[in-house]
Amino acid sequence: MREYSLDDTIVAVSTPVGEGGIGIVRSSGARALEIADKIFVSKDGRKPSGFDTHTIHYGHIANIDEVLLTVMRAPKSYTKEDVVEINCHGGIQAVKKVLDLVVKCGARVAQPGEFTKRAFLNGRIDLTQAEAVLDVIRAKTEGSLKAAVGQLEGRLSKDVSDMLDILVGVASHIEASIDFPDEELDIIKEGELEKKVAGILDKMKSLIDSFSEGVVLREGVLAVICGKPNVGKSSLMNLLLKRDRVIVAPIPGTTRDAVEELICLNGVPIRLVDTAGIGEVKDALYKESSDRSRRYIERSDIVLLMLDASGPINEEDLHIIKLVEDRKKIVIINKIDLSAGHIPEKRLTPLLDGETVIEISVEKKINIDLLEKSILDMVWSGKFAQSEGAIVTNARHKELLDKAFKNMLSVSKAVKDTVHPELIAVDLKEAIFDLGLIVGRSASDDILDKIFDNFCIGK
Ligand SMILES: Nc1nc2c(ncn2[C@@H]2O[C@H](COP(=O)(O)OP(=O)(O)OP(=O)(O)O)[C@@H](O)[C@H]2O)c(=O)[nH]1
Ligand SMILES: [Mg+2]
Repeated sequence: MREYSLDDTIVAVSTPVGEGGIGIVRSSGARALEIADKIFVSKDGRKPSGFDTHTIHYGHIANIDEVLLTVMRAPKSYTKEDVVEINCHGGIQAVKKVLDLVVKCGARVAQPGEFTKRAFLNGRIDLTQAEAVLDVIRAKTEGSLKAAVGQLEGRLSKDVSDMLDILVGVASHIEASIDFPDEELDIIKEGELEKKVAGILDKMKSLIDSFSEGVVLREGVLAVICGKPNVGKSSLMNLLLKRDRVIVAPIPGTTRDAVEELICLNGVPIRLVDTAGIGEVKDALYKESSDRSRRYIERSDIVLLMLDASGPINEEDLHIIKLVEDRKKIVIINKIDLSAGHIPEKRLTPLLDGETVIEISVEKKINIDLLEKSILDMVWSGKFAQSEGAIVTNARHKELLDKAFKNMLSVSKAVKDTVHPELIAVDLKEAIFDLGLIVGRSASDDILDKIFDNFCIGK
């Protein structure tokens, strides 16, 4: 970690820049109240340094604006420092002038995320919680918000801390047995060590596995609707979006550019893309528009391949089927209202053997719920479905868990092979170190503390 000083008082505008109802200038640090005293004028002449904590006061900032000022004293504040929030009228000028004045009186403009960084450095939250703050702000759907709030509430922290406690306990026993090989130490009983290590491996594995769910919740799934012209791709896009976003027309070649929109299925963000039909329409725009479709198909997480039940599968369909051969996909047969509700099997080519096939009618809204369910099933591949436990959504956590898991596999093997404790200790320490980094703890200090706490070394 870079050298970082908590001595400065920092200040920033905490509301979005631009016109709004109110704008908040927030400062944090030892001098926050002293600075507020200099600039805030209340009716009765009282100064912010005399205000009770968590109280709000009406007054003026000299020559700038009428404001409401809130005082939150350390340690019961977001940063655990003295915090002063000044609510001004939301124009750009007023907010900027108040900010400049606070800076002139001795505060420093905060770096991005610095309030949250202080909350972490001052020990109010751990690193995963600090990271979750940003995820909460950025969450676009119920599912991603739920995952972020879970992390902010400390679900992942708890899992990681529990694992750390167990591992640090194990390590302290092992260290002691290295330091005092002749002593009759209460070394973990036969089999117990193995059981503990296996339990940790299980927990790590389930957290690592949750990452695929985490990525979905964080980034969304790119689902690309493709097919030959006029099969009903844009109609489906509009139906799933529940609004007329794209043009629908009985003329092949209606859609020329790919259009991406976010939909939310059961709280899961799906980035749905309507593409230009790939096929017959050969004009000046055709090459560019079908290239765009192809590029989206290449990037897709899921392809929604649409066929038309009102006509036979033709060369154009076969071409596209070939194009999406290697993609994860759902085959949608649309317009079943025009085919008496039945699709003879021979219409489907062997190329589609083993694929999920759903027959729908966008026009008559038949089987749309089934399609949505299939999309969700495919996203989760039958797993998780928004489990209640901790979900790893952050690549940094996943990477550290992967490293820790590898080291724990070595520990597990070493324990089984009854390798010398010193060798076990090396991998164990690394696993502890990496887990510690997830929550932002200094692992080696922890080990020392535990050893001194649990063992009477001087004996
Ligand atoms: N009968 C019937 N007509 C449908 C259905 N879905 C779409 N259509 C009609 O099919 C025509 C083409 O629909 P679009 O959604 O524009 O088709 P597209 O695949 O986006 O076409 P391009 O943009 O040209 O590639 C329109 O007239 C729709 O109203 C359906 O389920 N049943
Ligand atoms: Mg279209």
